[in-house]
Amino acid sequence: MSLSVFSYLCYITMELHKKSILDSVLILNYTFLCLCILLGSCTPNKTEATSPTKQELPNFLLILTDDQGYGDLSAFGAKDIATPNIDLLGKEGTKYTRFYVPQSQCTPSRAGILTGCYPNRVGVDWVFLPHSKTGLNPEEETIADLLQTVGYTSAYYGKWHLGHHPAFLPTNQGFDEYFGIPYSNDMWPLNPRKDYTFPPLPLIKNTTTIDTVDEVLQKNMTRLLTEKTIAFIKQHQEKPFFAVLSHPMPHVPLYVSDEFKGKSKRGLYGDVMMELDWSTGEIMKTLKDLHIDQHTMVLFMSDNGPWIAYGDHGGSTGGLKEGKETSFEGGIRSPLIIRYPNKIPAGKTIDTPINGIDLLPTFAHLADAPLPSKKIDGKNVLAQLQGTSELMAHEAYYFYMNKNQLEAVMTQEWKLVLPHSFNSLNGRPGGQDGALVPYEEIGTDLALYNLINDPFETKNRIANHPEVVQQLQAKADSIRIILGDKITGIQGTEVRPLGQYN
Ligand SMILES: [Ca+2]
Repeated sequence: MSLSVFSYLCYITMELHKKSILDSVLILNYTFLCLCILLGSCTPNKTEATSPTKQELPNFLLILTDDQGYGDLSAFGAKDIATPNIDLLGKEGTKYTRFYVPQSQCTPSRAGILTGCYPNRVGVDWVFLPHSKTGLNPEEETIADLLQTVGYTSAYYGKWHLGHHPAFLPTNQGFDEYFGIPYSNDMWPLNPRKDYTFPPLPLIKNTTTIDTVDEVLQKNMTRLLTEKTIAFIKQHQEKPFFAVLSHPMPHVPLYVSDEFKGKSKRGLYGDVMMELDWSTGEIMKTLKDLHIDQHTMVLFMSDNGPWIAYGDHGGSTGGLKEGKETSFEGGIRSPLIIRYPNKIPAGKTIDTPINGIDLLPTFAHLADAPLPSKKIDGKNVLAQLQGTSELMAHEAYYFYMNKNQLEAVMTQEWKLVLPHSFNSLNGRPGGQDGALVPYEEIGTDLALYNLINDPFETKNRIANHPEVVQQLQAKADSIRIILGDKITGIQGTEVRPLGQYN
């Protein structure tokens, strides 16, 4: 190859003496082009070594924590828990201050995220228990189902909680692999509550129970799931993938490996958060070492707010009102960080409201995948995620709880809280060291909060803005017709059936 290049250069040199200046320039240009081609062909596998050209479709990696509060990351203001790896994710990506979960408890929230629907549209309005014979209907199309049609490989590691019978497990809902626990880590014989008894907690691989979770396994769970996720990433680095790392932590009972015990200034809860931060760092290191971080969209978020009845073993809402299992901000608002270089801005904070139901249509857009054939509620919010639009993509978001109670209607500025009863500590402190303080059922009247000026929901503005109350009540009436409402006794016309195990 080099000999032919040399011969050609000699020929060019001789020709240059004969030709005009213009011709010489043309020949030199041609020579430069030939040299580029020749040199390029001498460099083996150049295109393979440049990672962004390996694939055009993005990988999606969703890191989901369980019952983590809005105020439990240093990136979101925690002073007593250091989460440097998650903070770095925020610096390399964008932090979203108004990310809302589809509902403020595990099962409905996850159903909403994976189907792009309000959970009650797909029949999910409460948490599944070990004796439940129900699950997310396999006829619903999950994010994994849609991505599978355009060639993705998907895996789910950790807590599932969308039905533990084989027909409902991840490998029957679009995922190629599953390893984890089928429901919450407190649904086991050591649960301190007296009103429930639970069978042994299974560890499941695909659809087979391979072990029973004991205290040693609880302690090692964060590490084990991190290792599984990293192995999957390495194995599938060359082709587009969707991975969910669904940590059972920091849901009670809290367990942490010995390495992180006593590390934080916020007791065991903080230690658990620091191990989750370590896990995130290991995942990011893997993506960067493999040079696939540039085309991987990484999301970090919680499924709902903290279980404040557990006091120091529950998380912090960072001052937001109430917690898990309520439709106040402490229950439904979660930190969200997204890192996706060149697509999502770095080092930005965005305050536009978005919801977990919007992830499916946004992922589908990015992967050029089809939307589900059945009606969904979520919208593509890429413009909101990128900050090119500061307007909420929806006219309103709707918050249901407690087996289909419509509890709140929210626009970008306002939140109308409809009269309803909910579980509250009612000013009492939560439990200590893993003990639960029982909630009281209390009520709220109609209330209008301005979430821009009053995110802590302290000043009821119904007397000042009757026109806003009227507008939001009209929206509530509209959603009741299609998704129903237990409080007013309305059956929704568009609610689809839950999966039933026979
Ligand atoms: Ca949860």
